[in-house]
Parts: sequence; structure tokens; C-alpha cells
Amino acid sequence: MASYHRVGFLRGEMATVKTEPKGSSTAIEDRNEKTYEGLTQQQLIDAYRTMYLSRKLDDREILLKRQQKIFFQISGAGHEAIGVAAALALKPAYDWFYPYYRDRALCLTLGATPLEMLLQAVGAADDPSSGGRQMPSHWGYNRLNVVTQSSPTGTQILQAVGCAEAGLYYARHPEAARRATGDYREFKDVKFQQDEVTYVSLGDGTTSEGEFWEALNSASNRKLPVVFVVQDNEYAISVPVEVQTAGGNISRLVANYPNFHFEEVDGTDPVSSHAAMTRAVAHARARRGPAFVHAHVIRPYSHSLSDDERLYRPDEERQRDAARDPITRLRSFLGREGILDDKGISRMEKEVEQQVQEATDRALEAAPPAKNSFANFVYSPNLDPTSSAFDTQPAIAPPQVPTDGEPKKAPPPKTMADLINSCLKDEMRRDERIVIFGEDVADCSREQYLQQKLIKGKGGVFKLTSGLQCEFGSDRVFNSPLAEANIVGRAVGMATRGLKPVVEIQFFDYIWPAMMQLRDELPLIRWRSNNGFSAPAVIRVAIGGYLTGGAIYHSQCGESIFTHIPGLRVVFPSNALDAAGLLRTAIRGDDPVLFLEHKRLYRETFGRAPYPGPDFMIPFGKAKVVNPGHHVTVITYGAVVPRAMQAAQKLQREHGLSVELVDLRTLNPYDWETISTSVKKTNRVIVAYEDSLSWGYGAEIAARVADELFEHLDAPVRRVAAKDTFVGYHPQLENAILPQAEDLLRAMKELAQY
Ligand SMILES: Cc1ncc(C[n+]2csc(CCOP(=O)(O)OP(=O)(O)O)c2C)c(N)n1
Ligand SMILES: [Mg+2]
Repeated sequence: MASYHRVGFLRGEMATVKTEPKGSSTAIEDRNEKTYEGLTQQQLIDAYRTMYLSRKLDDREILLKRQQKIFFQISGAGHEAIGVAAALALKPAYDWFYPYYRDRALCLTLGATPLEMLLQAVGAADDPSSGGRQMPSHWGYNRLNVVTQSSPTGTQILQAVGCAEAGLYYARHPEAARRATGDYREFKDVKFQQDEVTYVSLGDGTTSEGEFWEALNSASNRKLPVVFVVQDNEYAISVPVEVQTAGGNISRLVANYPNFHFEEVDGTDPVSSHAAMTRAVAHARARRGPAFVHAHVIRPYSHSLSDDERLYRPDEERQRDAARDPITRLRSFLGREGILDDKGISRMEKEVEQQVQEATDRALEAAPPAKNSFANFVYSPNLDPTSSAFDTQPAIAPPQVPTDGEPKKAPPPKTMADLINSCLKDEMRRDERIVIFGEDVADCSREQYLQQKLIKGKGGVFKLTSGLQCEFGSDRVFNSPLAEANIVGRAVGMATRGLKPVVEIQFFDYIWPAMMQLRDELPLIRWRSNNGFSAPAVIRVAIGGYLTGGAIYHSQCGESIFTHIPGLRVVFPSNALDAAGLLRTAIRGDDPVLFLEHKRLYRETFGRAPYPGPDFMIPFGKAKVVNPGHHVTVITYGAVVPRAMQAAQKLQREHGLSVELVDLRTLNPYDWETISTSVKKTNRVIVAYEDSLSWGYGAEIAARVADELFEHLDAPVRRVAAKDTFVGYHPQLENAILPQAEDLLRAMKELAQY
């Protein structure tokens, strides 16, 4: 069971009341002179009003849920005091906020209105947090810097870290915050303050999530101005804190993180909570590092309306909690201290109840979201990556004739790795908002080795980011901890603030720790906030097999898992030029992008190209017909492209049959027009992909071809893909498992002969 030592102010044990020296003040000012650890009497009265308002909103929502006028309820009951205290210690629309669902009182204190909250409860079109898309208590108020909240517990914590990093970055690079036209910056106004602080809250149970620890680690290491507030009500639904937390007290476990300021406090007591929050915020604002506030609270209304805590908590325990109810305690404190008498309190409560009634009446009249509004804001409404704005020609310097008469050779063809590296460099020169981090991406974290020229530097396990730190500095290019959720979660927070993180996941095989951020956060920030926020980060991932020895854990594909995520653009280039053009589009665009780079293609002879210049872009959703043909269409992408080309050439040579080979280049969006034109021409189609056959990317294309082009088909739709297993280590296994040119040739022949 949790134990804590800071004594609650409201119990009277710590009544360190400060009385200012008297001047020529009026009676009212006299009353206000007495402060309670920095809180004036008026502030305490206001705090009571907000806490009561918060509770009454919960009560009203519970009633509305029982009347089936709203569809879900989760309360902030018992958490009101720490919420109000935290908001009072921070600055709305100045600091940044990543609250969780029990933070109703915090949001009210910051300036959210009861109507706004009830509009979300009824799911109204005008719900400012989500336009009727998210459950109640999923706060998000752009004007107040309250960032859109989701339901997975704990995903907000790493994002808050990224948010704080962005604030520090802008403070050091104020030029980067400037508006620019012609790319995502046109639609992403940046606000920041030199001494801003980021607030993030979570429950006791959520401290069990790995992302919580990853966030503490980075905040500590980078001395970030994040105030973590753990609201410990001793339960996570029915699981008590001693089951979640080794030893039952999170404060003890985190106590050794460097640079932190720690507070443990009775979170049902607004006075001591405010004092603790004020110290914590001061530490962060002074740039001394992060702070951790462990607030002990209660949860009088069960977990949510779907939970009945009497099933797992005996009456005695519940009554013990009830005795600490922050509302009743502050009410009697106000009376005891002569701050507000019973009559004054009753009057105020009536006003609040009236306010709740009026907001309810209005919310119940509010229009629901239009049925077809679901399609809005899956992607950026401002910048279409398929548009001609992203269609530019390579600027390859023509061979020059020098005075000595010897014509210079054409620029040498470069590898995909080279061109990606050059593209990153050019974009970083052009756009100071770009930051790059990930595992091993820096040239060298111990900068002095570089400065003393003791080493050459690494720049990525595949050297794709080589030289970037040396050119742009450790502020813009740096190593992350070995933690994939950390990389993506922080990128989401940074991108929300208008930076353009271009982060690297070292191997696709190890992307999974970041899956919660990649599925539930990155692509959803815009849609779930009804365009209130966006996070157009770029995630570069080294993917794929054909490595000879890559084996199970360095060969995986799995792109269809990501193309199944609405809101996420997925790119998979097959050659150097496409990689450079598509990466530039990804970076300049306004949507989150998963940029898949095939490891086997990084340095392949196939598909090398001269450097196409600093403005070369290829629009998304435009496939390339890499080989025109008449007898059969092959739809593919990535490392299967050169293999299919080999097979097509052989088919032509040996059988005189021509294959129309279509390289999709981007998987979401994909170019249906080119597919359909080609299938209508050849009447035969193979969908080929490197991933295992069943449930793969090709299944979607095959299904759509069968559905929409049935009448144009003279043969069944065929898939050629890997076996339904993982890639084995021995080359013989690898060859048997991954699709080879011979497999493609066989399928081409069979279909052509139909
Ligand atoms: C990642 C994740 N797992 C499970 C859930 C379901 N869930 C919602 S709230 C909750 C308990 C959270 O407990 P705690 O962090 O202590 O916060 P409290 O609700 O007690 O304030 C759980 C398990 C979820 N939303 N997200
Ligand atoms: Mg809890």
C-alpha cells in the first residue's frame, strides 16, 4: 500500500498561513491578505467553484448516460484538487498540456468550458476536441495548448517529451519557427515560449507501461522541462497499486533519475498540491530539469460507468477514500477558515448547477456530425502529396564542354544510399525544422572525438545519415536510446509542435515496440482531433531480405500491416532516383509517412542514378511502368522490381512475350489508374511482393482487380510472394522462401498462356 509523508494541508496540521503586513487596505483586501502557501482566499474560493463544477459535470454526464443521451462516461471525481492546483501553477496557452482523462478540473481551470466538455459527451459536430469522434474526457483544446488525447494509457508521455524538446529547439533556433511557403510549414504555425513547460499526467497503473520509463529516461538525460504528474488513486480499474508497482510506491522507484525535482503530495488537498506543483514547475521553468509530482488521490466513482468497484473493494476501504473527498474537505475548510460561509457556498453551488444545466441544454440541442464527415482529415486537407506540386524534373547538370575541348563525363550514377543521404542533407539545409534521430544515426555522440578528428564517424548502421551530424550539429542530428517507441513517440510530440522529425527505425524487424505510437497515435492525431492538431513526421525504416544471411530478424517485410492504417502514407521505392524524389515529397508533405528503404537496394547496381538536384520530387500515388508490354501485367514494388524485370526480359528473350511491369513506388496511396489501364490492356495480372503470401499487400490489389476489372480478365489473378513463414538463415532456405525471378517467370508464362 502506498505511503507518503507530506501532511495534507486541509487537515490543519500544516497551517503555515502567511499574513502580509497591513497597509491602508479595505476590509476585502484584508481578507485577501491571508494566503495559504501562496494561494489567496479568492483563489481558494475559485478553486472550490471549479472543483465543484468538475464534479457536477461528471454527475450530469452520469445522468445523461443513464438516460442514454450520451454513450460513455469516465469521471475526474477525486482528482479535482491536483487538477486545479496543477493548472494554477502553469500558464494556459503558454505552457503545453498532455493531460489524461481524469483531468477535467485541470482543463476547466485552464479555460475549457462546460459546454465544450458536454459537446464531446453528446458527440456533437461542434465538439472542439474531436468533432464527435472521441469519447468524453478525451481533451484537446488547440487554443489552450491542450494537445489531443487518445485512449491508450501512456502514449501521451513520450509525446510530451517530444513536445518539450521542440520548445527547447525553437528557443535555440528561433528562425526555424518562421512561416515558410511551399511545404508543410505553410500550414503549421509555430508557437513557443523561451521558458515554457510541458505538463503530462497519468494514473498509477500507467506507470507500468514501458513508455513511461522511456519518457523519464529521456527527460532526465536531456534535462527537459516536463512536469510528470502521477495521479495515484491506488487502482487501475480493479488492479491495486501494489500489483502494478514494485513495493507499491512509484516515488521510491523513480527517486534516482538525475536532474529531476520530486514531490509526493496529498493530491486531494489543493493547498499542498499547489505548493508542490509550484515548486515542480519552477524547477522546470528554470531549466534545471524535469519534475515528478506523485499525487495521492481517490476514485469515488469506480473506474468508469462500465465498472462497479464494489466487486473488488470492500465498503470499509471505499469509506476511507470517501473521508478524503477533496470537495467536501475544501468546503469545510473554507467555512472553518472563515473564507466562505455556508450561505456563500450554497449560493456558489447553485450558480454552478445552473451553469451545468444551461450547458447541458445547449449540448443536447447540438447537431451531430454529418454522416459523411468521417472522411474529413484522415489526411491533410491542405497539401495533397499526389498533386502536380510534387512533380518536378531531375536537375542533372548537362555534360559541360570545358575550354580544353575534352567534354566532361556525365555525373556518375549513385546508389540509393547515396541519394537518400544527399536528399536528407539538402532538405536539412533548406528547412531548419528538420531534426534527425534514431539508433546510431549520429556520426558520433561523443562530439569531442569528432572535434579532435580522432574518428571518422558512423552515421547509421547503413551509413544513410553519415555526415549529417558533422554538418548540422548535435542539436539536429543525434542518437536516441535503444527504444523504438521512444523514437516514434518523441517524433509525434515534435511534429505536433511543427518540427519535421525524420527519424530512423534501424530494422523493420524491430519496429514493433513503436507499434502503439505508429498505429494509435502518429496517423490519428489529425483525424481524432478533427484537424485540431497534426503530426506529419517521417519514419524511415530499413526493410527487407535477399541479404544472404539476413535470417529471421533482419529480413522482414510486413508493409501491409501499415498500409492497413488509415492516415499513414506508406512509400517503398525500388531505385535510387525514386528514393530521392519520394523522400523529398515525404519531408515536404503534411502527412505522416512510413518510408520503407530496402536494405538490399541500398547499394545495388540496379537502379543507380546521378544526383537529381535539391528540388527533385515525385508525387505519391504515381506508379511507374518500368517495362511496357502486352501479354501480362505484373504489379510490384521494392526489391521484387529488379527480379521481375529479370524474369520479364527472359520471357521476352525466350518466348517473345512482353510483360508490362508496374512499380507502384507508393503503397498508400497507390496508383489504381495505372493498374487498371494496364490490366485492361493485357487482361492478365500478377501481383508480386516480397512479404509472405497470405494476407499480404497483394491481396488487396488482387481483390480490387477481381472486383472492378472482372470483365477485363482472361486469366485468374495470380500472387507471387514469399512462403508463409519467416526468412531462414541458410542461403538455400532464404532462396526457397523469398520469391525469386524463376518464380515470377513461371507465373508469367502460365498466365500468358491462358
Ligand atoms: C494501453 C492500454 N491498456 C489498457 C487500457 C484499458 N484501460 C483504460 S484505463 C485503465 C486503467 C488505468 O489505470 P491508471 O493508470 O491507474 O489510471 P486511473 O484510471 O486509475 O486514473 C485501463 C487498463 C488502455 N486504455 N490502454
Ligand atoms: Mg489509478
